Amino acid sequence: MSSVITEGILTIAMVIAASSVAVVFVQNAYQLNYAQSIYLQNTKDISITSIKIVFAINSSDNEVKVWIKNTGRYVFEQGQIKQFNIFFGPVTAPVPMFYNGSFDSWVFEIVNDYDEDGRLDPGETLEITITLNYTVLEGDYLVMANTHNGVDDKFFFSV
Ligand SMILES: [Ca+2]
Repeated sequence: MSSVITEGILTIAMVIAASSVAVVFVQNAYQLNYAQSIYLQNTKDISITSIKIVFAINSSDNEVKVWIKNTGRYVFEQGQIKQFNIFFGPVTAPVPMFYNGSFDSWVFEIVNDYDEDGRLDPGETLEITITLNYTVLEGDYLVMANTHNGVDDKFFFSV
């Protein structure tokens, strides 16, 4: 009789242990599936993201204008455009510009927002105005733009 009870207790313990393992397995499988779907979404976003710096010019002594075309299929929200990294400076020493600061900073405008939705759709162009705390002297300059998801382009110009 007591061995039947012992067997019963052991069986219950085994079932509980197996259930615990199953729960952990399901949780891990769920987390793996979640990580995979995030990875696939990121990969898809990057694969459809493309930008081209079409032109850059010094528009005044301490101001540079840069035009960036959305050449991919990704639609940029304004918040994502603010997350762009913009670098500018002499070819040998470009430095990061900061969004919406006082100097060595940049602001943007979507200059041909054809569908007027405030987003940078495929084919639309972004105009970036960089304000510097120095005068742009004669020389060779480099502008680099890097999107919020890490896609970049460079443009060289001379003053
Ligand atoms: Ca638009």
